[in-house]
Amino acid sequence: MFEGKRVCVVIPAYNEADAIGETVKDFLIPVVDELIVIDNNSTDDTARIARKAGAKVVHEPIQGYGAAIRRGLREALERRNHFIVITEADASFRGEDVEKLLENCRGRHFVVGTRTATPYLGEGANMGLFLVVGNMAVAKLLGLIHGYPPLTDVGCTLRVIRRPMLKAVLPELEADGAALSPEMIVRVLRHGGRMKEIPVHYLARVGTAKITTSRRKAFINGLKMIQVILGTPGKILISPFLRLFK
Ligand SMILES: Nc1nc2c(ncn2[C@@H]2O[C@H](COP(=O)(O)OP(=O)(O)OP(=O)(O)O)[C@@H](O)[C@H]2O)c(=O)[nH]1
Ligand SMILES: [Mg+2]
Repeated sequence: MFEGKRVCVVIPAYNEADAIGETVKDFLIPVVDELIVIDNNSTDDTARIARKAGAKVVHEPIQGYGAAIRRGLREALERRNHFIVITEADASFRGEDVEKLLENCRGRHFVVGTRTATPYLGEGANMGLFLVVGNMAVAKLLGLIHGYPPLTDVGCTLRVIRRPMLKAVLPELEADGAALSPEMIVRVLRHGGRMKEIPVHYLARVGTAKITTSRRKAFINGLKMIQVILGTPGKILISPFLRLFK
């Protein structure tokens, strides 16, 4: 509980047997009331290990980072949680940052982490110059268009949203993939939500990468994110480029 309100952590997981146990234990801090792992068709031991570590596990058949997170957000709302934290299953974020996120939620609807301007980048963290510049550039575009110019990262999974704002934006979230991350920020800002970005720890992941596996894939994800940020004009402008990369 934080300030008398329930806190839930949502973790999308796809074949994360190497990291999920450690991640669940790290995020099951006293302030957290429940932790839900969304097992996204894992073929390894992810679900069993997560359950054993203390998580509630649900299975989401639609494949993808966005699809898994959206399912987790629905589950969290059904169980009357007020603060909903999202993180990854790969031990790249730290449970100790949750309280900092919650404290920054005072007077705000949504607090999101940044991995680009952070003094807390761990050795070997997947945040080289290409990803820093890419995330910052797309974040500036989003911030300037939608009204939060300080934004410096669009792909940081670690974040917390309050129940009333989540109820408002969840029906509007559509991305099944990595674009869910900026889509959520765009929707909150369009609803007039008060948000803040704060630096969080970001460490080398345990296990193999699923999203940012190559620069090419990161670039395609970047284009999909720009599409979401620009809305309908974005669909018209970016679709031909995305077809080129198929
Ligand atoms: N890519 C991907 N990730 C999924 C899927 N379902 C759940 N996830 C989880 O979403 C989170 C993000 O995936 P990662 O592979 O860590 O992607 P990333 O953070 O861009 O890449 P790294 O820097 O290597 O960590 C992880 O917790 C995955 O287990 C899926 O279908 N595809
Ligand atoms: Mg990751």
